[in-house]
Amino acid sequence: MRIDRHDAVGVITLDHPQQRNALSRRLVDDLIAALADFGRQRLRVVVLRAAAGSKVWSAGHDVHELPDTGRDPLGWDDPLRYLIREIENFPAPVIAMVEGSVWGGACETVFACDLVVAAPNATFALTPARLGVPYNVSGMLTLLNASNMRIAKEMAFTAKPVAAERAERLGMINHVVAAGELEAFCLALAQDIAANAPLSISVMKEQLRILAGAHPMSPQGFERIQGLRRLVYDSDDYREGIRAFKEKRPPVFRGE
Ligand code: YXS
Repeated sequence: MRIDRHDAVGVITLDHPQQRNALSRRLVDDLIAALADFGRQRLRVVVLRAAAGSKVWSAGHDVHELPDTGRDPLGWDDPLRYLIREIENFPAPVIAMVEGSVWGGACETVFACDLVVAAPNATFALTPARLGVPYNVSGMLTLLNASNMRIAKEMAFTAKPVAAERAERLGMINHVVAAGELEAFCLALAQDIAANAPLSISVMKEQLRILAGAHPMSPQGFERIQGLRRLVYDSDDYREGIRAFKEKRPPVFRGE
């Protein structure tokens, strides 16, 4: 991972192509440390990107770090959950600059950013159904807030990638920009934001975060969801999804 600074704009570049920028605990710890450092420097915008020309922006949660059955794979302390909260709570806008394919938890990471600017080759795929993973409530809300119920269901149920052009047309991302102009476009957008009042922007970001999360859910409703999720991460299908990934073969799900 690389860290750069352009005046009041910080840039974090994912650069672990061997594992397709999988969001391992180590990579997430480095990301969170970089955000904290940018916060201490009171930077006014952060751009989160992959190395130029990346075919994969990020392959999502590190599958090798998904727990065996019997433990929630996306619990509060999971690295991915930490990363999402750090982005949402960062006191300045975070711009996701996307080239290449985005998978699973990385898709949620991009959608948790405040703005998304993508190259035409970018795609976004939500993959729990491909692995047999029970996504978690706040993750589903991130997806719902980034799209709408129909699109959220299509992405969650098919696990198929959505192309940048369609994502822009659906309002899921802000801009599609030619790969050769993407970096300049994002830095110019960041400088525009950095020239405005940071306190005003910070409080509007926090208001929108609180409003986006203001969905009433009864304690019984939450407990029911957690019980259903446990049935999934305790299932043979959950084990099969992870095993199939590691064995580099298509999974065979039996619904048990
Ligand atoms: O076999 P080696 O050691 O060379 O490593 C391979 C892959 O195992 C590794 N890799 C990953 N390692 C851990 N976690 C991952 N998510 C992951 N993805 C890839 O990177 C090396 C190169 O992979 P390879 O040969 O497949 O590269 P490719 O260029 O042919 O294909 C790139 C991808 C991204 C299309 C392909 O690697 C892929 O489909 N990866 C899995 C994408 C995915 O399903 N991600 C979801 C992860 S689970 C998650 O995010 C949430 C829990 S959930 O599922 O709920 O959304």
